Amino acid sequence: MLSKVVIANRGEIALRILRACREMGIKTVAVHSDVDRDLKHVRLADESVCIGPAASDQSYLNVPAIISAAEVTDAVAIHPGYGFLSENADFAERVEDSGFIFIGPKSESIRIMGDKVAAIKTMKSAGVPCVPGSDGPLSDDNDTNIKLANKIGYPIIIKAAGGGGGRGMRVVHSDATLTGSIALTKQEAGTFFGNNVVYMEKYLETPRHVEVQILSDGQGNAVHLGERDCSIQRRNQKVVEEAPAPGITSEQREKIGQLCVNACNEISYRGAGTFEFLYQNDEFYFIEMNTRIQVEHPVTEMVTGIDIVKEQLYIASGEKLRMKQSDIELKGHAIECRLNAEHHKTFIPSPGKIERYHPPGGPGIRIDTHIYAGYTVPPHYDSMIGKIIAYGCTREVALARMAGALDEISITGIETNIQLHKEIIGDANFQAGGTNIHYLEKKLGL
Ligand code: MV4
Repeated sequence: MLSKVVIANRGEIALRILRACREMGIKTVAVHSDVDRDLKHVRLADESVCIGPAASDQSYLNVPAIISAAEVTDAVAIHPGYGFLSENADFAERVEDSGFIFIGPKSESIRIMGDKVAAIKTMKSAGVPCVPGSDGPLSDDNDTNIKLANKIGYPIIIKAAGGGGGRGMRVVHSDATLTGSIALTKQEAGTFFGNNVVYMEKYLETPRHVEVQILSDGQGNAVHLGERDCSIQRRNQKVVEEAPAPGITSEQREKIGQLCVNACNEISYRGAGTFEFLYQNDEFYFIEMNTRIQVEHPVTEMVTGIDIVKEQLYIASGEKLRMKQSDIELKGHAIECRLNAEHHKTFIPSPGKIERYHPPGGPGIRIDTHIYAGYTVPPHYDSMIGKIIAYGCTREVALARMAGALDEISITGIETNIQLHKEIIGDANFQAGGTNIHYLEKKLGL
């Protein structure tokens, strides 16, 4: 097993990784910025190293500082968490070239999935269903593109190969605006991602965002842990997630899950991963793969009983996958609400000192957070301060427990989005299950 791990992240996920390491007898090194000395996981870690000032580019994105921290503390591996350097293939490569284990996939897998054209090509040839589209970069020839758009059928969407997560996309409804839209998207893609390659897909108008969690050891053993529905989002930021996805049958789950498992084996994928799909009219369409631990992993943990972060650590240590598909059983339902330090109506971030914090509790309630009374939320990072996860034997029980937890929780000193969550959990359409990716923004009148 790994002897000592550097946790190259902050906030709730750094604490989540520390807890997994502690349970497994792995020593931990917290690397943190100047303003993050008082983070809960920094206090709990065996060692801590300040790697730079508050600004992320000088601390949590500072590759030499993070690798130096691993060297001086005699660590053997680096866990990147999510965000920051977690899907940076160059970072993974430099970690491994420096003689440390990167807790994640081979840099080559990260690089392929970072290029959305290469990711789709890889998955399509591995048998994963994709959105009808250009199957590669768009041509420079306008007539060729117009013919392609008409073959696919409007509306279509132009996406940047270097994009993902909602940046660098443009929907086109007719020939009249196609050529101009391609040029604009290419220009933006070149500026934002340093890669002006764009591709075309059929635009799905009312899909749900359903994603499949996998674990794979890179030695021919892979399993899927079922799916999550992450359709409740605003401006490409997920707000509420749940597992399983409402209305997905066990037959559908086994079919799409097995296709993801086959793809993992095809590319010798190593680590935890997520296949993102758009789901519309009972069909799954692959759009992207995430090669990191995700914010919403707890809902999958609750319905499978599997600790995904611990499995990441076992896989990174070189162990064979500790489970077979037949060991995995889904039981019950879990819902996660992301708590943000922001105004519940304006969404303006609200950093500052938390005066009082009363966590909710009771059967089926899990809180993943680093906050405590007296903690100051710094203004330099993402506004997410934690997650409430409610589990129940049915979706109705999970919903009732989440409603109770939202009523019980009290955070004073900063603004939070707790009121927004009460409105979502109390919404009749959300309660019915299966709302699409546009539902929350429509409800909010955006
Ligand atoms: C799409 C789409 C409709 N049709 N692709 C946005 C984020 C990026 N991961 C992919 N995205 C979309 N791709 C086709 N062919 C609609 C979206 C989309 C979306 C997807 C998932 C979750 C939230 C979303 C919000 C707006 C648009």
